[in-house]
Amino acid sequence: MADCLHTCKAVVAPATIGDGHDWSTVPGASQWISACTTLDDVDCIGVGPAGGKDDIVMWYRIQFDVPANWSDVTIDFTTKVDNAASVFLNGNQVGTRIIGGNHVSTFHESLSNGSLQAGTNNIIVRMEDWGGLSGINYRIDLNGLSTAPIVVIEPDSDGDGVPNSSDAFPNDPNEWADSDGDEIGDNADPFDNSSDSATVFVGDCDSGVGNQEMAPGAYFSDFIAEFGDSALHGNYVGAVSALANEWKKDGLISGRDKGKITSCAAQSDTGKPEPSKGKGKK
Ligand SMILES: [Ca+2]
Ligand SMILES: [Ca+2]
Ligand SMILES: [Ca+2]
Ligand SMILES: [Ca+2]
Repeated sequence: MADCLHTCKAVVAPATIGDGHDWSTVPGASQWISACTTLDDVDCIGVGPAGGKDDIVMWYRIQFDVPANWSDVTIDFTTKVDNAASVFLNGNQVGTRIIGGNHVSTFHESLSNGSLQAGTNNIIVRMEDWGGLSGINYRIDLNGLSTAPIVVIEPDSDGDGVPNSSDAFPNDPNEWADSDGDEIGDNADPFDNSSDSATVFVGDCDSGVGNQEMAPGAYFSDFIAEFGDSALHGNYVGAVSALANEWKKDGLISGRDKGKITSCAAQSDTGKPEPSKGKGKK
């Protein structure tokens, strides 16, 4: 071809087509923009005719905004292309023409001396492909000073309205707090304020019996605490004793442990009248 710009017609033989590109990417750029799944796919960036029979030219546009209230703005643009490219910022060529996917083109421009402008900016990349897979990857670093206050929005990964930093379950949209720290969120926890004691307390009395977890978030002590408002001491002792008996029947505790729990209940002041003050008993 007489007007060939290149000394060769290198056919890029892709190791993989689609997700992967056999040339490296710009640091900070995650992938090549080259969405073709086959070389016959013409509805995507970067497919020259298979076999490299013809040069083709593609134009890729990157649009970005420089906020009006920014000053001292600079841009650093880095790109790699397959096979070659020239880069234009708002119509002016910037950087040097690059050839080869592992060659990097960079340019640095500022508002004061370059083609960069407040408002909408266009980077146009004139890409040339000589056959086979093609594509582009790039990175833009835009820096500037803003007179407007910067609002920092904390990330909220699960979208429950509670930012990650104060969300006890940052990946569970149904939970955000665990008041008793038993790793069951308050919404699912049948007892939000379980005691973290290793042994079962009946009132102030430590029974010495292990505080077993009966169901997620629910412990022996939670069920005993439910009887705390019993009006009469006798009723309270009876209720605790019946519960301990159930646990024994279910094989959760021994007869001895049942006795310890019941004994603690009997010693407790729960349901007993307030001690009288000032007047002695007859
Ligand atoms: Ca959250
Ligand atoms: Ca959450
Ligand atoms: Ca909990
Ligand atoms: Ca609990």
